[in-house]
Amino acid sequence: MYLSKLFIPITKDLPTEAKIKSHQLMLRTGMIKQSSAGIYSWLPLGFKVMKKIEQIVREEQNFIGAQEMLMPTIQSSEIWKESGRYDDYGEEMLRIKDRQGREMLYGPTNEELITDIFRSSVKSYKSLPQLLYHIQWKFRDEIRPRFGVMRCKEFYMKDAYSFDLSDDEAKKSYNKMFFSYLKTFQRLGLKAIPMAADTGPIGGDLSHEFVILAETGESQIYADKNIFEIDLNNYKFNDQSLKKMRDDFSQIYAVTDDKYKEEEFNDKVKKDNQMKTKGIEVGHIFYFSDKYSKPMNCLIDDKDGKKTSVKMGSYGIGVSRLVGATIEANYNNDVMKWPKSISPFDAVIIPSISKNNKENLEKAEKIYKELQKQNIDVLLDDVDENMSNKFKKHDLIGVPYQIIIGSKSDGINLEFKELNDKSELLSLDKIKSKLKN
Ligand code: 5CA
Repeated sequence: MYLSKLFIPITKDLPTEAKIKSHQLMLRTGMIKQSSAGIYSWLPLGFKVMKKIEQIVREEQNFIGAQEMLMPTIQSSEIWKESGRYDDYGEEMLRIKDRQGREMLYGPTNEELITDIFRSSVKSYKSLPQLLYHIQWKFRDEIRPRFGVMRCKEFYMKDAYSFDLSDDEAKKSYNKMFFSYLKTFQRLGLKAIPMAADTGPIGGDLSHEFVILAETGESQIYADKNIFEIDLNNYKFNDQSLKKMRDDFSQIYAVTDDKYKEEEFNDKVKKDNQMKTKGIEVGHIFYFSDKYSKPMNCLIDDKDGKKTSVKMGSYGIGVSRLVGATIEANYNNDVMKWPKSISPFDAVIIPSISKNNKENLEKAEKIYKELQKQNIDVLLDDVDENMSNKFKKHDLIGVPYQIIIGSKSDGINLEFKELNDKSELLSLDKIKSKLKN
């Protein structure tokens, strides 16, 4: 993609309404545009990053055997009345009527809808376990939407649902998701801590929030630094090993505000290891057994032919929130560097150009074509602007690798630079293989 052709409405001014870095940066680099309070359009650059995050989430869900589907955004109120949440959910739920006067709502989550789908088709324990997920827009009429895509009214979420015969079996599904979440965040270049948490309006008695550390986060967290020492590579993808993984995590103190007790924290965690900090919740998983299946009569035949309520859990990842959260985790000293796995481009070519000198641009175009042939997604900065402004701009856009074509490049070697690092002179072949890796 040529930068001059990319729809990327960069603004020089710091947006006054944006209080945190990720929000400022997303507006400045034209990743998003607010359409009304807490509701955003995703412009090409932001959309590209979000789609990359979505794909990693999808791959890690598929890996544990979850099946993708798609439920609608608009739901009927009937099923929510059955579960009893129609009244409980309060003003956060956007309620609407269709032309026949039927009460509908814009889904804030999908426990009821998935239970309704499940009860009408699955009747026997033989079809269990099942793990289903979708990636779909949600709406919550948040009283105070803020921090851009972090807390908005309309947001993009991956929500998965597990169905099992017994509590014991259901815990195995829970552990698989737990593992999948940690792997997902690792691939996104994020250090996420699983924390024992309250269940809020979703319900149940077992729940973990996945939180990444950030000063601007809304969750207060208390944890033992040793939690970062657990290495996922030590566990295999089988029930026994995953149980061990979760046991290992549970041994280490990590809780959010609502579960925090000062005395317990001081007892269990050595002073030097105590982390009291803020974090951003990027995922939340729940086990709530028959909280929905019982009132909604979602019954299955067990091995003895006896009817029993199916045991369920639900598992959410804030896909759109993750775009902002990743920026918060990676922005430093006016430079934003995307993790390679989700960067909007693999590399950017920055030629020094002027009205009288088109030679560098021609050279850049050749390299651009070469890299494209190798399936490297590359941005070419063909804008006629001085190099110092270009560099400032690319520090914000955050593409991790730069190929600079200016005074330092000679006939054979090109200036190659990783953001926040020194540049080096490399042949195009070397650059290609670096980018391919
Ligand atoms: N039904 C459960 C699990 S599927 C559920 O809805 N859980 S949740 O309420 O915790 O949301 C899941 C994730 O969505 C959160 O961890 C967070 O990352 C994201 N999220 C929740 N509310 C918002 C919001 N207002 N704006 C942006 N992201 C949000």
